[in-house]
Amino acid sequence: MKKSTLNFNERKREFLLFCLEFNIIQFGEFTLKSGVISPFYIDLRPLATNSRMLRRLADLLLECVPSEEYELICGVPYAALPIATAMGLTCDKNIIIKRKEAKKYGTKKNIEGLFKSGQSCLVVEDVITSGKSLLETLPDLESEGLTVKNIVVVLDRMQQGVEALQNKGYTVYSLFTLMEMLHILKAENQITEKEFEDVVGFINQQSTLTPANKSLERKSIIEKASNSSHPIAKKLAKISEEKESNLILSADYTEFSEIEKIIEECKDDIVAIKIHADIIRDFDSKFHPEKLREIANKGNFLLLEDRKFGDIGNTQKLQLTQGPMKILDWADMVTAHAIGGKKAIQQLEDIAVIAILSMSSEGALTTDEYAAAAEEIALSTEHCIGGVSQNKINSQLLCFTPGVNMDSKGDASGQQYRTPEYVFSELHTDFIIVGRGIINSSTPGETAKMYRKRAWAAYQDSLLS
Ligand code: 5BU
Repeated sequence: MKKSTLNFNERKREFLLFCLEFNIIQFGEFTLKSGVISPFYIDLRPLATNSRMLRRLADLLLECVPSEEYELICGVPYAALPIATAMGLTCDKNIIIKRKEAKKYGTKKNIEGLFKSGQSCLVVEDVITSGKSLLETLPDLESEGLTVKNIVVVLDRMQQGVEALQNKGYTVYSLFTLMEMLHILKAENQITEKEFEDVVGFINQQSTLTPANKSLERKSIIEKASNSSHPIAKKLAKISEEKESNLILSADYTEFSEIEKIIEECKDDIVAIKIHADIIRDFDSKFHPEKLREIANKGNFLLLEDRKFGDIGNTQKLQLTQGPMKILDWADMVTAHAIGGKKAIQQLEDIAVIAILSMSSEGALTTDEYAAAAEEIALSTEHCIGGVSQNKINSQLLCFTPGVNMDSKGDASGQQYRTPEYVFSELHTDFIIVGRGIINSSTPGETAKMYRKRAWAAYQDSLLS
């Protein structure tokens, strides 16, 4: 089969539209096994009869999980069995089959297939609801000596299943959450506003979506990232765990050599470096992006271009892809205002976007009302992984907070600072962005380490409280 030329998000959309066309997802009135009337119905089993879409789905799921993290693939019976097989054929890894009931004769085996104790296994599930069927399947695999760390699901119905598995130490990657699916279908005009609202209302009523009081609960970065479909959110969370860091260094220098120098000193303590490419006097559109990419890969951190897009969609797309910066060629993430509206931000779909919800500068016009509207846009936009915020974000968005300094309350130009402890405990921040607090220090490497440690400790405390 010819490889699709569409990007990840476009292929996700294509897959959903197919599901709708073939009644794999249906909207209407359905009586569930429990007797409850549901405004939607999802059954992924018929998917196996369309080899083209099954392959497309296999590709998408494989892209969700780093391939070096597993040797075998196992589908939870029955819906995920063909999906796991298609994945195995695509990535050339062996699959094993977990029986629904143990064989009553012969070998009485629970798991079929060739495997060795100690091998790592990726578990595949179609839909995760409460997580019950996965929690029943995993011990059978583990009792055979297999190591299970990662689970990939097509759809997270947002009924606490992911949380249940995370609490047991598993990493869950979901291709879609139910909310995301609804947003895509609404954006594609495949469901009406009323159908959208009916389903959201139903989910809320069933207490399946995070209830209002739950949304105030502090969620970890890993938890938020696993609910995000964007690989950059997951990568950022992974780096954060590995380095025990919530620190993004704002390298606001006007010479490229100074950026290289500060990275060398701080690379072990940061999850990302944030730059303003447009203030670098000698920015070389070919050499510098290549160099940045190389040192970021080597140092295991991401690149955030603080472009603060704020124009109409068409211009923003040109600013992302053209001009001397060619931001799309090298950055992992960009910042963008939501001031131009949802459609404008959608034009940046090829890159992970952190939407600016509120600003740290004195007299900023980002009122609570504005921030809430910007957050709504970010939440309903697939490639928005988080928000830049000076307030608590009560949703799944990752919260990035600049205006952090341990020793100063602000500068003469209206910048206002708070401490790492304050932002983690009061704002439930996930990542702090620190510039002059580090780069103006006489020992930036040591200072970055101190910020990392204080931030990580405050973050851990905030998870416990
Ligand atoms: P500082 O040196 O720690 O003050 O640098 C903060 C950086 O974060 C700087 O690059 C700003 O452009 C950026 N920033 C900010 O300070 N406040 C905001 O609200 C936003 C970005 Br949005």
